[in-house]
Amino acid sequence: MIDLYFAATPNGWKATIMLEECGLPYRVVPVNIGAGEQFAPDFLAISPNNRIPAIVDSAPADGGEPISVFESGAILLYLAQKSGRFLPADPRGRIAATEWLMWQMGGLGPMLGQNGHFRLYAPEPIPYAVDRYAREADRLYGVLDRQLARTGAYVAGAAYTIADIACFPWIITHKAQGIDMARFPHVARWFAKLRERPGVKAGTAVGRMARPEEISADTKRTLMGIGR
Ligand SMILES: N[C@@H](CCC(=O)N[C@@H](CS)C(=O)NCC(=O)O)C(=O)O
Repeated sequence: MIDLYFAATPNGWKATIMLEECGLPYRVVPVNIGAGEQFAPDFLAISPNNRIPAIVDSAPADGGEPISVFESGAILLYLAQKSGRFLPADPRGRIAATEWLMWQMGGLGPMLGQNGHFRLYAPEPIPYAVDRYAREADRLYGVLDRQLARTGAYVAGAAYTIADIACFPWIITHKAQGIDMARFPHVARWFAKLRERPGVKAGTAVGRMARPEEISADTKRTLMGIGR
């Protein structure tokens, strides 16, 4: 059994989509990040960066002690290795999936995170920051669009991989990010196809992301230091 420490956010949904796609049994352990549960010592022992998602696999392949994994990209790699799914075995396919997983982890996720922050949550508008991250979000959508035009299928090539699973939940937020999908037809085609996958539907049905206006002042203080 795998325990998944989870909140309903794009990074959390990477893990639920992967677990659903692989058909691995898991138990959701909700972490109320708005209330600061990510700072509890028990959780920090599993996830020292005080972020969800994290997993604890009590039946690892080597039959040894439970293994805990934090960082959504590492979780995807771990589950791909455990299940033998969504990470190609051939070296070219494997490195392509790894490259695009790293691109998502180091670029798409963090930059869209900042774009969302300055568009939706900043207590006062900071035009320089809004413009900078809007341009970066636009650039990254362009990179993804060209890649999907090139492959004609999935992010890392002809096969659906953990690179798709890493990118998809962030693209769900395109409206809130101010992205006009009509400008990125290959992303739109890929997004429409993925959202029909049963594993993606089941994974994104876990929990529900609060809309910005539903996020309380306490949560903003805990998560973003706003009003501290
Ligand atoms: N690089 C990390 C980022 C995880 C992350 O930012 N998680 C957010 C929710 S999407 C979180 O736990 N935030 C809690 C906090 O900011 O204290 C990963 O991909 O796992």
